[in-house]
Amino acid sequence: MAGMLSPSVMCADLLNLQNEIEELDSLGVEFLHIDFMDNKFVPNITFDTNMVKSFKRPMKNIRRDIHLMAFEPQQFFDAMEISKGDMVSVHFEACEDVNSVLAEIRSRGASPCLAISPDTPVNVVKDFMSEVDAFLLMTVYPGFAGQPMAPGSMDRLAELRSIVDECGRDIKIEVDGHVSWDHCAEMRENGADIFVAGSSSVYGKQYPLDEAVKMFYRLVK
Ligand code: S6P
Ligand code: MG
Repeated sequence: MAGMLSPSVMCADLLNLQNEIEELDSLGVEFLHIDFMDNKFVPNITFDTNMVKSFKRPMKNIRRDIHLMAFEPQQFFDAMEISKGDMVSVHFEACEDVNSVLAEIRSRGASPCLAISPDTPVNVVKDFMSEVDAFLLMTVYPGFAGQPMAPGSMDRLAELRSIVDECGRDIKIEVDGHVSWDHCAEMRENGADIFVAGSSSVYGKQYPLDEAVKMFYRLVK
């Protein structure tokens, strides 16, 4: 299966969001990456729960890819109207009882995804192989766009790929953070399936959005 794209909405033109989302939809983009922050797990704030909910409205085919950088993220699920079709990432480092949070996502008909930060050993994922549809490998420290890639990220990706391959289930691997024009093809070779595209690629403003998206797909096919 070809690489899938999840443009990061925090890097989009926020005053032109509806048009941009409709354009991404018409280009056949699979996901819209929505970063939610609580200003505790990470020292930043992006969109509130109402805004996350409102992203349901303009999208016909794109799935919400909601990345919760928040402690005990289940407290926000109702307000965001987590439901069928959504992919929802919660952080290993932010949940007291990871299994029950993943089960809660599943019970709403959404796809559970477990995110790990750069300092978390990759092998922690082994305890959750039958609970998730995807893993989100952070290749920057969560909280901000526009950062350099965290050291060792490519090796961590290859390690995660081999753990997933060994388990035999179809678990997708998403990469998030400095998924740049220079790095995305190598990330594909190292086993990434879903690519969060931000300021270091499609939202870098070097190319119109439609051209940038098509170029990205060519690099990760
Ligand atoms: C970071 C967030 C990411 C960023 C993305 C930006 O906390 O989870 O999703 O939005 O990494 O992309 P870039 O290319 O600027 O790193
Ligand atoms: Mg993110």
